[in-house]
Amino acid sequence: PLKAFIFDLDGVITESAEYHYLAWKALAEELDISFTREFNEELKGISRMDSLDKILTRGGRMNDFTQEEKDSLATKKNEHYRTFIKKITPDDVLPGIEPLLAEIRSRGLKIGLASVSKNAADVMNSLRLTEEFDVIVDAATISKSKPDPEIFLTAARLLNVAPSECIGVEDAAAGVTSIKGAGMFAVGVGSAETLAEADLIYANTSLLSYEEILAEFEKRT
Ligand code: G16
Ligand code: MG
Repeated sequence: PLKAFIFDLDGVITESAEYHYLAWKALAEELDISFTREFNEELKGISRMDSLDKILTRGGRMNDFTQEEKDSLATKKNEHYRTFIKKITPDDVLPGIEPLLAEIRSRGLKIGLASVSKNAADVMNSLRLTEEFDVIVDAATISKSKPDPEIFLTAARLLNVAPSECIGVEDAAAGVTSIKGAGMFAVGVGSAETLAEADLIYANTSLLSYEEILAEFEKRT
C-alpha cells in the first residue's frame, strides 16, 4: 500500500530551479562558456561542485583552474543564487502543491523532502513549509547526489516505510533516475522527453492529481 510521498524541492515545490539556471548562466558566460536551457537540464538535481565540473568540461576549461579557484567560482554562483532565494515567500509555492500536500496529509500518509541543495532548509523556511514535512533530507544528510538513489532511500528509511510504498516527485532526469534506482514509483513534472523514465508525467505542478497518481500507483504495483 501507498504510505508516503517524497518530493524534490527545486522545480517541484518552488521555482528555484529557474534561479539555479540564471545563476549558473551568469557564471558560465563570465567564463565565455555557452549556456543553454537544454544543457541546464543536465545540471538539475546535481550537486554544486559536480555542476561546476560539467560546465567547465563543456567549455573545455576543466584544467584551467585550481581547486581553490573552483571553490570560489562555486561560491560566486551560490551568492548569486542566494540573492534570488532571499525574496522567496509562501506565495512562491508552485500551484497545485499545497492542495496535494493537504490531500496526502488527510489520507494519513507521510511526506518527505529529498533535495541535494545546501540551501534547502532556508528555502523551505522561506516558503513556511518546514512543518508540513515529516522528514527533510538534504546535502547535510547524504554523501552522493542524484542520480544515485541514496537520497530517496534515506528519506524512506527515516520515514520508516519501504521504498515500494513510496512515490517520488521530480522535475529532473537525474532525480527520476534516483527515484527509480530506489525502487519507487516516479512522478515527473516537466517535459515527457526529459523525464521518459518516470511512471507518470505532468507538464506542470498545477496538473498534479492525487486520485490519478494513486490509481496509477495501484496499477503498477
Ligand atoms: C538542487 C538543484 C541543483 C543544484 C543542487 C545543489 O537539487 O536541482 O541544480 O545544483 O540542488 O544546490 P546548492 O548549490 O544550493 O547546494 P534538488 O535536489 O532540490 O533538485
Ligand atoms: Mg529539482
